[in-house]
Amino acid sequence: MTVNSRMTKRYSAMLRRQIAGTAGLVLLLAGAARAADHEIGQKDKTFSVATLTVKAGDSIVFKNDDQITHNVFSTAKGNEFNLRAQAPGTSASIALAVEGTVEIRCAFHPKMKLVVIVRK
Ligand SMILES: [Cu+2]
Repeated sequence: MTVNSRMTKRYSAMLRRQIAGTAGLVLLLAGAARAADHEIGQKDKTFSVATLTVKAGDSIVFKNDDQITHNVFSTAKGNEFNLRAQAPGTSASIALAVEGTVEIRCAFHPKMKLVVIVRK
């Protein structure tokens, strides 16, 4: 074996270790991000929970488990959003950035109500 090929071998082993390390870090970050997510279903014109506490910046996924269209929205100051018409079976993600109490409603079904407490 020449010096050159030994060095190439050692270098490629080093490279493999580095790639493995980077992949591990990415998986760890993805896992941490997923742990902060909250999923709220919409079934029989009702949110799957009536109240939810999240940390500011957490993402909330709204999943329409009904056979009808919903339109989830909030007009809470700093936490405004409007998912518009959301077809059955689809999901949409939002994040609430500002601390406080956020009332979430459906534009099509006035009885649908969810209160989210956003903490630091
Ligand atoms: Cu609705």
